[in-house]
Amino acid sequence: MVLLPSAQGSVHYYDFVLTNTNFTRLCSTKSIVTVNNSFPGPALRVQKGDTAFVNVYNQAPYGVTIHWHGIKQPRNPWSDGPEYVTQCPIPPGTNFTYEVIFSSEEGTLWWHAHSDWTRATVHGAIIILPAEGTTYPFPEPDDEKVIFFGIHAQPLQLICWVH
Ligand SMILES: [Cu+2]
Repeated sequence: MVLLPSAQGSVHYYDFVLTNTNFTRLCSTKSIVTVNNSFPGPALRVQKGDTAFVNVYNQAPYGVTIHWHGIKQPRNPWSDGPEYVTQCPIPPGTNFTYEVIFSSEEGTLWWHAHSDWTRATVHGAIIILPAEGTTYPFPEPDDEKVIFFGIHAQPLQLICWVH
């Protein structure tokens, strides 16, 4: 099989700023690591065949990496993100830019920290729309909602089509 790079994909740029943030849930306030003060973190919204450059500024007090869960990234392992497998953790006070290549994926996936327990709060959705000029194999939905089910440190997410 020959994989050809998309000639039409768009390029997206995201800034992820990791900080400790005070969050209150169920009458209890805790300091957790968030991305852009958001929990869950910001969603990537791209089309099949696009590329996203995500600049991660680590202003949290822990070394961290970000993994793009389910994105194959052919010939681009250095942006896969598993800590101590394809890169060292991004030290506090520094930044690292990931080049995330969307090749054959379509639908909803997620990104998450790949460093110890930081993944419990550092995660967000990746929404991959069909390539330009193509559609999903079902009628166009009326609305979309991203829902995270936080199960220990392995949340799941899906998009609901509301009719
Ligand atoms: Cu994962």
